[in-house]
Amino acid sequence: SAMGGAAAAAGAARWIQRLSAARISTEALERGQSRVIDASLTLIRERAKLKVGELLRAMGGVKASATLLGVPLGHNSSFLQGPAFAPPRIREAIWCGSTNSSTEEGKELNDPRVLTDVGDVPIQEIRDCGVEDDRLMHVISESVKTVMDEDPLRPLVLGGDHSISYPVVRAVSEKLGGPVDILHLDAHPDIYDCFEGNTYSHASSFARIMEGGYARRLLQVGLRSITKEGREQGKRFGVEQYEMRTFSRDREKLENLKLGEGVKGVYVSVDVDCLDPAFAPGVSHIEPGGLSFRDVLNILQNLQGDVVAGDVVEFNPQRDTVDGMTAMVAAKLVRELSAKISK
Ligand SMILES: [Mn+2]
Repeated sequence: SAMGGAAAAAGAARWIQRLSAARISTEALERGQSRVIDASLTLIRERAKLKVGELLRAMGGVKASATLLGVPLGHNSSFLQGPAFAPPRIREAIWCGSTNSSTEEGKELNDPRVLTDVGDVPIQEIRDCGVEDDRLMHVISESVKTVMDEDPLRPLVLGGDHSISYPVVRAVSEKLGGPVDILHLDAHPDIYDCFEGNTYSHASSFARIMEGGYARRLLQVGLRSITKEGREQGKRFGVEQYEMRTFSRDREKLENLKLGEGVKGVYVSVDVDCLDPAFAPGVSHIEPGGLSFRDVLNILQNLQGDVVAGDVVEFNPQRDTVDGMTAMVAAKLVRELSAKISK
């Protein structure tokens, strides 16, 4: 089905109303939802096993390999829902042929030791069965853990809006058995206690992550749309907030970060709107005064630390240029993060 986020949600609501009118029992409904969820997890699990069992073990000598997991979820956005459509556009741009398959430092993306793909969590199909967010977030966490079951695969998650970082980081931390350090590149701190009544909002994911104890350090870089509450919540959780207005002063430090020692590793979360809209217009929240693409690459390429997982979120194809410039930007972020993760 080509149903999008908002349409699917409305469709699901009508469908569930019809079921209750027909007096279908809650138990029967939940059993059906469980079967759909099990089938979804099975496809991810089998693809992960195939890539590792048949490909990586046969090749040998690989300690860590990035694997794409798409999470096409957009309904926790406060403004536009387009990020639900991002994962296929990012994949298309990675392999579009206008550039070669080498990363900047010379790793080959078509080598499965560098990058594989286990597909998408079928978010819209699961929501279409009336599954609510509490359970949906657990499905996302389970999908991430399913990938991590297959060592040496490390999840590189394609959003989706930023709400997905909470269930992803939760899964990574639970699976590894302790907190990680998080490098979070974003125009916004996404740390509201609750936004417009939604605790799962894309503007609240890092409040949930910090409350859960999933991160020791949280470094936020690229901030330039931050409210009083954003700063207060940052202090409350001990977040290291680097704002764009002082970036020239902080640059040397941020381009030479060393993270993850004494914890389970480093998680990198890249909101595409950390970039200045001149570089990446295809985002829901256009916020001038951001990082250049090379600033972001300098920070990522020079980062010292064991990157155990990451995400690239908030690319909104519905706001991209006609030639898909932001898709290429998101794709290059994914390519360079793959190089960073794989070893
Ligand atoms: Mn943002």
